[in-house]
Amino acid sequence: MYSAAAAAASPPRRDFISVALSPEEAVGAGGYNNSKAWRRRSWWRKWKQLSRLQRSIILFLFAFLAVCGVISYTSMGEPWKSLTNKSLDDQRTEPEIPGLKLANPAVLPAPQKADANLGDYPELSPQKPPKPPHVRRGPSNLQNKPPRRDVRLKPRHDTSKNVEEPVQADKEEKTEKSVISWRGAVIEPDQSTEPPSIKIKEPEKPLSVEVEDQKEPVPITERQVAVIEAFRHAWKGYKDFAWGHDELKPLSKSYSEWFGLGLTLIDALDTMWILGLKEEFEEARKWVANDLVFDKNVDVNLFESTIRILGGLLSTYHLSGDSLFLEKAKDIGNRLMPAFKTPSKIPYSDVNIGRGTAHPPRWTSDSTVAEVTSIQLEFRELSRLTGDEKFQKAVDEVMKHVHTLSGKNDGLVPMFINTNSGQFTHLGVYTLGARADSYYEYLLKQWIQGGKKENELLEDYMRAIEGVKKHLLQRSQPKKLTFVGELAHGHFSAKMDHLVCFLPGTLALGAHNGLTADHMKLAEALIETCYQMYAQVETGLSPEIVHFNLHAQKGHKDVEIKPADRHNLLRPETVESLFYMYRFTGDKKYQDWGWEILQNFNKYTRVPTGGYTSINNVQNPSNPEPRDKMESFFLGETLKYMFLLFSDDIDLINLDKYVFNTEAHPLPIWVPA
Ligand code: DMJ
Repeated sequence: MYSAAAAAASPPRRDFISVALSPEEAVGAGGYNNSKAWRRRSWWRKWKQLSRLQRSIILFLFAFLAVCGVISYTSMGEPWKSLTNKSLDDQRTEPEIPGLKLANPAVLPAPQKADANLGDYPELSPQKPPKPPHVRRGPSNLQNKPPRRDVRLKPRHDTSKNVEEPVQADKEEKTEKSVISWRGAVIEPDQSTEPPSIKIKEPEKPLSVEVEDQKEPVPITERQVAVIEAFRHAWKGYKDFAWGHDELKPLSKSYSEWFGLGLTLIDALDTMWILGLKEEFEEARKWVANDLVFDKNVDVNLFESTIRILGGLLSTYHLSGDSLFLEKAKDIGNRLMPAFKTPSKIPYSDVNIGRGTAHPPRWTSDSTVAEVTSIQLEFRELSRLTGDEKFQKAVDEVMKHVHTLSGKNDGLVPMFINTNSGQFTHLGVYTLGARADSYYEYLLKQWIQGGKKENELLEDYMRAIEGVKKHLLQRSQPKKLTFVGELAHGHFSAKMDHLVCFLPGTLALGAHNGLTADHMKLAEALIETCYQMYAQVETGLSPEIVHFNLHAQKGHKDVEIKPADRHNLLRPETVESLFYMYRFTGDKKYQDWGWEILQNFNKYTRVPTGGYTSINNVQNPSNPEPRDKMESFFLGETLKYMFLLFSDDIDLINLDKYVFNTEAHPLPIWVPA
């Protein structure tokens, strides 16, 4: 650095430089003396020899260096701290523990900081963690923090390690793979010259959390108020005459029992939450807490109790964050598991939830295809929440098996499957109505639930819709309504169940999720038909089944009704599809159609002392012949979809965050768009 020689050449600065902490100088010729006293004296002498100015400069320099030192220490503190914390976080990202693969996530929505869980979920991209689903309704004082999202349980067939959004290149590769797998099914003859194209569009982006937070609350509409009034009226009947029982018999002011598990009450829980019926919800919650017991020697239908009870409890848990509902869901979920103990792993239709035994119906060893393939959303979600993969494994196995089965007709499935052989039975009959309907619905919805990664599900769905187009679509006369008929051993029947009216909504949901646009066109045509199934009937209410006229006949409408099919059970499917159509198109006509239907329910099915009743004759406005029964799905589904249909708030059960089970219970999408 600074040498003594250089100092000599520069007199004015010599002294300064000579004291530049050069200990060699101090040793001098006297030999080495390094005693403390000597050193101290020598330094002091030197100091004394300095001028006042030099001393001041040195002192100033010392002070300056000290200040710099302090400043740089504090600014290094933060990175150091975060470095330390990061390594602690890294340690928390625990490796998979053998035997506890799906480490039990905290299912209780314990108060936590918005990003408190980041470290727990290595699979999530290190972005801001998602906010809880945005649902503003519901009794606010019961509103715990919504449960946190866990994506540990990978969807079936998911080969990717991370669930985070893949980089673009990866994305394209995956999309292409799925296109290849179902391409054959979607290409129209006139498109066959197209090069292999990516049919799956990027889904629309959901509103960002920030935008949601800034949004003004959307006021409820007059029509929604009318739905609340209808719900309250239905609830009054149930409360007065059927409290804690399965279904209200509104005319006889009593009840009917199916499973003896308070079916209507459980089915209605999340509807009350969504409608904001605080008092009713609290009362019902109390009943669940104190009186709902599954340890009963009773046979329940696996499908019905899964979609209504398990589905209802899970969605109420998600909306309210109240762990009571998850505990009950776990209990019933475990009690339903014996159904899967069959030679083929295709579950039996019935389970005794007290004894833990299961069996098929007395007259057959078959199960219904729709029933065994429409329990997946619920069991998969139960696995995700509990960390116990047995639920998901059991239902995934069913889907995998059905995927490989022969006996399909261009993706259309028969209605029965044998629990011993695992094969389809009663081959050759194809319908989208009873016994097959929700198979198709759940193919799409599972694919959405699992983050659109399970290609086999999409493949089966796309193929099936092509099968519908090829074998089941026809047009009626005189109005040329597009409808979905049935095929029996090669013969087309122009018969359509009201149940099939779930299809326009499902097609629209698929199109919204990036599937081919002609699904939306078909949805538009079919919802018009479903509406006509109401509008062309004397009461303005649809019968259970219609037959369409294929040939124009003077004085005949499109829709014919057989005497045995004239009943209306207050079913939801048309209103359900109207809801999807309005959400995705904003076309007010769908709301108007729904409004007409609600008014006709009020006119022909409302019982003055409380409740609504299904009716036997939709063709007789002067006597629709009440059946004296209010189905639980009227509260669980029909009125819920009505309320959502009349809402302009897309965040009231946002369809990019939730997927509805077949009983209208919203369950979270694991990887929301
Ligand atoms: C409901 O239980 C479900 O929607 C099921 O998928 C079909 N039947 C009724 C409603 O109609």
